[in-house]
This record gives sequence, C-alpha cells and structure tokens, in this order.
Amino acid sequence: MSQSHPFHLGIGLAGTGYAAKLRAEALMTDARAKLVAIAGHDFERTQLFSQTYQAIAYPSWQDLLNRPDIDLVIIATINQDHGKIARAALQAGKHVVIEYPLALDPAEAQEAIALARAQNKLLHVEHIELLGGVHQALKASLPLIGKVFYARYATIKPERPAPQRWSYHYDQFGFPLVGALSRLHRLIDLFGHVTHVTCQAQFWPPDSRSPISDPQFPIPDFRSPISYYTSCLCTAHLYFQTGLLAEVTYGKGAALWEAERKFTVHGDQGALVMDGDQGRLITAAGSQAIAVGGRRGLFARDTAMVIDHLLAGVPLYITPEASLYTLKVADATRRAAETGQTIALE
Ligand code: NAP
Ligand code: BLA
Repeated sequence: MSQSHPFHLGIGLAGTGYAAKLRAEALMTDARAKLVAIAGHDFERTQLFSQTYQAIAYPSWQDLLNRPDIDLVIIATINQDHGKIARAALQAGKHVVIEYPLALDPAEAQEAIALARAQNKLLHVEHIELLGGVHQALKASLPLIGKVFYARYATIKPERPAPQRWSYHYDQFGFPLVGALSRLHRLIDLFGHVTHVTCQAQFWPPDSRSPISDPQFPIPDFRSPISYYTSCLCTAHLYFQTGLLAEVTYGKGAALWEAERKFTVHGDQGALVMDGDQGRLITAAGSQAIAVGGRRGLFARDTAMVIDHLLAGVPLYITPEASLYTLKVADATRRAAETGQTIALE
C-alpha cells in the first residue's frame, strides 16, 4: 500500500493499447485506486495516452518498478514480454495483474507463480472470457444436456489486408493457441483435465496464397522462415479425462473469408449452441433460445474484483494455477503441431 493513503492503491500500467485503455478507464472510476504512471512502446503515444488519465508517462516498464508509490503493476502489453515483466515486478515487491497469457513458456509461468508466493504478492491472470455472457450461459445450461461427449469451438477472424502488428508475429504473440489462451481455457474451465492433444497449424508468409506447413509432413521448425504472417489457422483435438473430445479451431488473417465465433456442445440429452452472442438449447422437446449476457465491461469487472480482493479480501474468479494448467495444454498443442505427434499431458 502506498504510504500516504492506507486504502489507496497506486497503480502502474504497462501497455497503451485496447486492454490498457479499458484498464485505465476502469481505474478512473474507482476512488480506491490511483493510476500513477504508464509505460508503453512508442513514447509519443505513451505521452498522449497518459495525458488523458493525468498519469506520468515513462519510456520503459522498468521505470514503473522504481516508484514506491506503485503497489500494483498491470501488464497489458505484447505476450512476448509478459513473463519477464511479471517476474521483475514481483521481484520489486509489486502486486501483478496480467492479461493472459502469464508467459509464453509454462516453466516461466510456473516460476512467476512461485515467486508471487515467496513475495506474498498477488499474481492475477485475467481471463475475461470466463466472465462473459456466453461462458456463463453455457456453464449454467450444461446440466440440461446430460453427459457431454463432443464440443467444438471455432473462432475465425478474416482480416484483409492482414495488419503487420504484434498479434501476427510468431515470437510476439506466441503459438496461436498460447496467445489466444482463452479458447482452450474456456473448454478446460467447463470440462476439466486433458489427457492428450493433437494439433495442426498453418501459417501464411507475406505475399503467398498458400500456407507453408504441409499437412502431410511434420515440420520441425515451421516458424523459422517467417516472423510476421498474414494468416494462421490452427485446429487442435483435446481428449479430456471424462472421455469428451473437443475440437478447437482458431484462425485469423487475409486467407479466411467468413467470420465465425461458435461453440457447440453435444450431450446424450441434447446440445447447446452458442453462435456469436446467441444461445440455443436443443433437446428431444425441440429447440429454444437461452438468454446470454453481453461481453462489454469485462475488463472493468476484472479490475474492480482485483481492487476488492486487495483491499477487502474478496476472492477472485480464477487462480494463476488454473491459467498455468491451460498454458501447459496450449504448449502441448504447439509441440503436437511441430512434431505431428499426439502429445500426452502429465
Ligand atoms: P494492442 O491494442 O495491440 O496494444 C498492444 C500494446 O503493446 C500497445 O501498448 C503497443 O504499443 C505495445 N506494443 C506493440 N508492439 C510492441 C512491441 N514490438 N514491443 C513492445 N510493445 C509493443 O493489444 P491489446 O489487445 O490491448 O492486447 C494487450 C494484451 O492484452 C495482450 O497480452 C492480449 O493477449 C491481452 N488481452 C487482450 C484482450 C482484448 O480484448 N483486446 C482480451 C484479453 C487479453 P504501440 O502501439 O506504441 O506499439
Ligand atoms: C480477446 N482481442 C482479444 C485478444 C486480442 C484482441 C489481441 C487476446 C488474444 C485472443 O484471445 O485472441 C484484439 N479484438 C482485438 C482487436 C479487435 C477485437 C484488435 O475485437 C478489433 C476490433 N475486444 C475488442 C472489442 C471487443 C473485444 C471491440 O477489441 C468486443 C466487445 C472483446 N477480445 C474481446 C474479448 C476477448 C478478446 C471478450 C477475450 C477472449 C475471449 O472471449 O475468448
């Protein structure tokens, strides 16, 4: 806690993008928090961004760690930097909130969790997809369809032309199912432990109309020829301990033509279909709509819960260990794609 106000949480923000903006806006509405300083990438952008929130602009995230009036660091920058910023912030004695993924490498994530425990500091990995209306409605309706044996979750985002930004850069975003960890996390939150996975991943290099990985042959290091890609497409099969098979497709970029955000679950008593923000329950009695809440205001809710947790001890909705488990599964899909093998989880 900062010295001058015992109930005032001083906050440093790393990042100036979409997630950072929603964090900053949420902090402005909470009298218990003060956004002290912001560190971004492009310094001019950071200065402009910081003005809006009357916060100090810094050229580097390291600068946030030296300030004794910062109790909590929110990490909302590119995935590649998550692990190292989290570690440095915890070492500096700060609480840490991090947008998923905690790190690209599960071992690094595990170390951060151990460090947080040793330092007795909060390490919270945001998973706003769990707070969203689609997930809540699915979870509430799952008992209505009996024993679930098959789930399919596809999110496809055509983008033409593909932007040359971090989320289309292998090293900065991570393996697609790692960077977009929420896809697997949603399934694992609903269905539990995974025994083994398979995965196919394709990446389109710039100026090419076809992907570089040949599905016929395992490619040892398929990412080496390109850093920025113009499309990626991953499909993984997750085999759960319960016997359930889940199929996950994640794609984005210029090669794709139809947007999709669809989650389907089949059970022995019926099915649930979440298509965009619409939900349907199908049983022997017919098909009916189910109510689905929105997906707005989720960063604000996550932010409020963190402050309630730190200042009033209210439990959070997720543990970093749960996020780490999904990261291990996601990393297994990477290895499956790289080797063409089925990968067993421990
Ligand atoms: P974004 O809008 O693209 O912002 C990215 C931030 O990183 C900006 O501050 C950007 O600064 C900086 N950046 C870009 N390239 C960089 C580089 N090469 N080196 C260092 N910094 C760089 O991204 P976002 O959507 O806010 O995502 C931020 C984090 O939140 C990610 O970890 C993402 O997975 C997570 N997240 C986002 C959402 C969402 O709804 N957007 C939801 C859940 C989790 P410049 O603009 O100055 O380059
Ligand atoms: C997740 N959205 C994400 C992530 C990124 C973006 C990088 C984390 C990685 C991932 O899970 O894919 C980036 N999302 C964008 C960008 C747009 C976008 C650049 O929609 C451009 C329009 N995020 C938004 C907007 C909404 C939104 C406008 O930028 C809609 C209200 C929601 N994005 C949203 C949610 C998640 C997410 C709820 C969590 C992931 C999930 O639900 O599975």
